[in-house]
Amino acid sequence: MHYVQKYLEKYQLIKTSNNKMNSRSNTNIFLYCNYYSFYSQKVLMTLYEKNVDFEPLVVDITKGEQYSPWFLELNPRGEVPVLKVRNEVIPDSTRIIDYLEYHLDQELTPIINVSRDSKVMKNINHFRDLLEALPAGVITVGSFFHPHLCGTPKLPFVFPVREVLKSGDLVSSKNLRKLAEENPKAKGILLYKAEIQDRKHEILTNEEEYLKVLNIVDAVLTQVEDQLTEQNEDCWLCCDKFTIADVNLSIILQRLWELGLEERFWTDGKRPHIETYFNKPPAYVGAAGAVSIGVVLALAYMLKKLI
Ligand SMILES: N[C@@H](CCC(=O)N[C@@H](CS)C(=O)NCC(=O)O)C(=O)O
Repeated sequence: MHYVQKYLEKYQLIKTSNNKMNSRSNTNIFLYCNYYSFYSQKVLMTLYEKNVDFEPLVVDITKGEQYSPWFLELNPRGEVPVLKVRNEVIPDSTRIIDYLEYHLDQELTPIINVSRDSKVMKNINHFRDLLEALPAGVITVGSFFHPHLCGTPKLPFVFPVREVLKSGDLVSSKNLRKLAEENPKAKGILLYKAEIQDRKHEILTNEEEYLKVLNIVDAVLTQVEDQLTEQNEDCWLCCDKFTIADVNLSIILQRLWELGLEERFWTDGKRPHIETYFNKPPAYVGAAGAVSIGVVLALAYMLKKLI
């Protein structure tokens, strides 16, 4: 049984948690995010896992709200997630997660600094970096240009979302250059982003280049499978605790599954330990519950927009 089904089954429970979350008005921790966004999902999962009292503020990236002047003031790159704690603004999922671990209340459940065993810590950092380096955006949008390389896509990456993202990619760098002219303060960074976008577009639309990216994913998942093979059944990727390496692994597996890439990478005996890991019931840990909240909120948000 896959993630989204499990989340939907728990919808009632999650709805309650969500309502409770929205009724918390005393927090001074805000996350500007979008529930579709890969990098927002990582931060959301970390926040739930660490039990941080925060309020999510949805930025509608499908309508370009990330490029509105108020948001560019917060993050001139025009990207979610962004964390705001009192007057401090922290962009970028990696920086946010480090901030949550090392600068927020030290009493919170650790997700990075979980062990005194140097081998465990080395593995956590290794898998964190390895998984973080995978280009989620290229993998995602490339799958829309080469559907024959993927299996069956699932929500939310079905029509019309995939068409919207695909056509968005075609005009993205042109729009960024226009925005750069309109926003002198963010001009340099937006022009730089446009150049990167052109390069990404070249890679993800070229089948040979896209296959190279999928081969990198394959090599990383081979390392993950080997690591899981060494772990006890009741352990996570690096130890008995759910760590940042697990956040990165769960979110990328979830994304690959949504894109229909599970057959290429792990099902039908290809990587049995990854398959078991992916199918772990979410009730086992708070973090999995957190993803479920994220996914259900994403679905609820999408439905609200469609209706
Ligand atoms: N390095 C950043 C990447 C953030 C990012 O690419 N966010 C995407 C959503 S997953 C975004 O906001 N895209 C909107 C855009 O670039 O226009 C991080 O780790 O937070």
